[in-house]
Amino acid sequence: MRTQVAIIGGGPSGLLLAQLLHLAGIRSVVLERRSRDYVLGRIRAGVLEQGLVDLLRRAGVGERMEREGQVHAGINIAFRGELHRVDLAGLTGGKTVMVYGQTEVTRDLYAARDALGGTILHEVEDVEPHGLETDRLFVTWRQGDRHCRLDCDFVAGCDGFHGVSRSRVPKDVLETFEKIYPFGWMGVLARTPPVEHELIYTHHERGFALCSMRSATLSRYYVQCPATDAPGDWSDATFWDELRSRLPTDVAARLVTGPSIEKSVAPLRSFVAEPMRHGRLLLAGDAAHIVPPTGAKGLNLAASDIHYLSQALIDFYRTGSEAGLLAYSDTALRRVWKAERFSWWMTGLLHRLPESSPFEARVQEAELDYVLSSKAAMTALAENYVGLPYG
Ligand code: RFL
Ligand code: PHB
Repeated sequence: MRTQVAIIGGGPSGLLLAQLLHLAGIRSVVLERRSRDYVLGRIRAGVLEQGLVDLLRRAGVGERMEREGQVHAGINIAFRGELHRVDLAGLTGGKTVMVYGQTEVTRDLYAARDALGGTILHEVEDVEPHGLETDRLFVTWRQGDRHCRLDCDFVAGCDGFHGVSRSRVPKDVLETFEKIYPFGWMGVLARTPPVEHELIYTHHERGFALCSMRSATLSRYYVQCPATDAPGDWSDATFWDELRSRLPTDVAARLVTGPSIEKSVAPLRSFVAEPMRHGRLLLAGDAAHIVPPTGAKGLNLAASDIHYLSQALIDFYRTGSEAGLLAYSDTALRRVWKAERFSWWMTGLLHRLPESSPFEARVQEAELDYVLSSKAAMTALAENYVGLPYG
């Protein structure tokens, strides 16, 4: 088999890249380790920046999001028993975010690829890129007993944090930066009406909590937990009690609980791998960087990578110029690092930090007090939350 761009990973990064390339007349094949049902069973992000919303529209997959997604013009921060609204739109000249689940984005992208006859191979094993530093690239894999080979011009590594692509950049070339937080998020999805029509990020002495949603009848809640906890360690009742104890009293009183339809623990990590290009291997999304979910930036960063990368590949095939591809890593990393900074800052601002001293705990409270009382500080938060420009 031969294609132009071999895409390793059929998550949102890989699928969006395949779709944008297709619309520009560039052929690709997506190689995904898991089944489609498995990929669609992962409950992850819920908040889309305007940049991603525009990109999905451009990719021709915005229709259901337009219909079913919710536009949010603000978020709430709960602190010292009270809700404080961050007027995202008012502070950013009218910018908003879209609440629409990653699962739905992925489902829409699969539907679009199917409609255009795109090739997505599922349950491929032992995917291995070869000849990355040459112009004779190919990818091999196994499907059951069959050994397969795909010749290509470029390999896009869109295979997430645990994928194979990043590890194929030589050790003396790849530099990594990492911070692991000593806590995680226990998340529950429940078929209940959300407790509030906008998200609530909660600072509490028992730990952080987040009230989010997927629709008017589907809620997503998270509570900070020890990094070592497993979903099985928490009954639904334990989860709801803990969530209630961290919310302002009037909000807790309104919380509608129900059986969890999904429960999982997300570890919190900040991670960046540089560079994002090696020869003709191009990394994008979680394959190159991870943010803690506090700023809702992971999926949105994957989208900006794909914006830059698709543009660079389209330029290459239209004009033969490699300038965009050569600049890709630097361009993407500039935005990545700003989102890394914001996610790290939001995490430090809102969580109970087990390693901090009583002095540092008071400084944290003072900072939150300041952010919530200063228009300048609140504007900085809002500007980052709605998403910095793609530039
Ligand atoms: P993905 O989604 O991990 O997809 C990578 C795909 O590659 C496949 N794969 C391979 N395929 C072939 N061969 C191999 N060797 C392979 N190894 C892996 C995998 O099966 C998978 O299908 O990465 P992508 O596409 O870059 O997308 C990134 C986003 O998924 C991620 O940034 C966000 O979900 C992060 N994230 C959140 N981001 C937000 O913007 N807002 C949120 O609210 C938010 N919540 C979350 C999150 C991530 C979570 N994780 C990782 C557990 C909540 C959770 C719980
Ligand atoms: C979610 O709805 O899953 C969600 C929303 C905002 C975040 C993280 C996760 O910051």
